[in-house]
This record gives sequence, C-alpha cells and structure tokens, in this order.
Amino acid sequence: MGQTPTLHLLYSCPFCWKVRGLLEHLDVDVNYVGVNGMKIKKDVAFAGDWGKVPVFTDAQGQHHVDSTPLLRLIDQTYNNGVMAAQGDAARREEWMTWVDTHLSKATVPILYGSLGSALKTTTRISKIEKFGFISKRLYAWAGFPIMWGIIARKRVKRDGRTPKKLWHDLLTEFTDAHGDEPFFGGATPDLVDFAAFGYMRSVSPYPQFEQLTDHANGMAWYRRMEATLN
Ligand SMILES: N[C@@H](CCC(=O)N[C@@H](CS)C(=O)NCC(=O)O)C(=O)O
Repeated sequence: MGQTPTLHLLYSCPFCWKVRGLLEHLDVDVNYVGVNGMKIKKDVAFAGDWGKVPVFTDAQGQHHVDSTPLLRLIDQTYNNGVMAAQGDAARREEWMTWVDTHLSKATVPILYGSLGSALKTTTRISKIEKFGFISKRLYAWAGFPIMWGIIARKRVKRDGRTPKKLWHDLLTEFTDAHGDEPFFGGATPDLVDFAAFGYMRSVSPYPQFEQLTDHANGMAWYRRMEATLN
C-alpha cells in the first residue's frame, strides 16, 4: 500500500503527457502536481539533481525520473509488465526510439515555429501552468519571441517542411506501422502507443492542434487512444 503516488509535471511538457496517459489508462490513483516552469529545478530538488519533469514518486516514497523508463516502471508495477512484453521486442525497441527521436522533435516546431504560433502557445501556457504573478506576465510576453527565435525557427528551417507537413509525414509513417491493427501494439495499445500519444496530446491544448486533426488515420488512432483512458 503506502502513500498515494505523485507525478510532478508541467502541463505543457510532452514527456509528462506520455507518463500521464499510461497512468490514466491503467487507472492508477495518482496525485498530479504542477510545478512552476520558472523554478523546475527547485520544485523537483527533492528527487536529486535530475532537475526535470516528469518525476514519479511511488507508493514507497521512492523517486523515479525520465519518461520512457517511467513508462516501463509503471507498466511493470501496475500492469505486470504486460505491455513491455507485447509483440516483437526488436520492433518495439526500434519504434520507441523512433517516437522519442522524431515525434519529440515535432512538438516545438508546431508550437513555436512561427511568431504567431509561438505567441498563441506562450499565452496559453501562461494560463494553464503555475506561475508567480510577475513571471506569468513576463513569460506570456517575453517567452514567445525567445522560443521562436532561439530554437523553433532554426529547427523548421533545417527540416525544410512546414511544421504541419512534418507532423503529417510522421503520423503517416507511424500509423502505417500499425498494419491492419487499431494500435501499434495490436488489438490493444502498448508503451510505444502511449509514448506517441503523449507527444501528440501535449499539442492538444493549443489552437495549432487543428493542423493535426485533418490527418485521418492519425486522428482515428488518437481518438481510439483517448477512448482507452479512465
Ligand atoms: N528525457 C526526459 C526529458 C525531460 C525534460 O526535458 N523535461 C523538461 C520539460 S518538457 C524539463 O523539465 N526541463 C527542465 C530543464 O531542462 O531545466 C524525459 O523523457 O523525461
């Protein structure tokens, strides 16, 4: 038994959504604790020097970090490791790496790839995350040119595709790998599905999510994933 587990997270963090989706799917009783985006290191200092979210604290009070290892830990603890043993191991490993490499890098371009989209994103973030009074306003107004100028613009230019086209290509590649099955994992989702779902779901609070909703197969899979949550 022990204490109720906690997940320290940022609502705008794709890695946190990976873990949260699996916890919701498995109907684990968890306290979700939003950290202050300006003070992540301080807010999760209890877990050592990792300094990032998500941080999962289990029923025994032990801290665990890093989203993909967390997916495996949660499957092991609350699901007898069923998902980690589902289907072909080599295929699963290959695609977990693919998802963590490609989908993780597609979230910044769609959220911050143009000045307009960066403004929409930071304004929304300033409303949904926990901030101090001043840092909330500072973030909403100073955050967007920084995010756009420092990382997103370079990334979009290097890739050459629009952020929307990049997402559509990745969703095509991913859903093609499902064959005739409803999920990557087959008849039921596995850890690769939850990793991919987390990256896509992290875009869902923002207006730019509309650019993903017209990918028919990708959205059909996304809705099937949503339907498995508790
Ligand atoms: N590889 C880690 C990445 C976690 C990560 O980068 N989290 C970001 C938020 S999206 C963070 O906490 N950054 C704080 C920092 O690097 O100072 C995972 O998959 O969990």
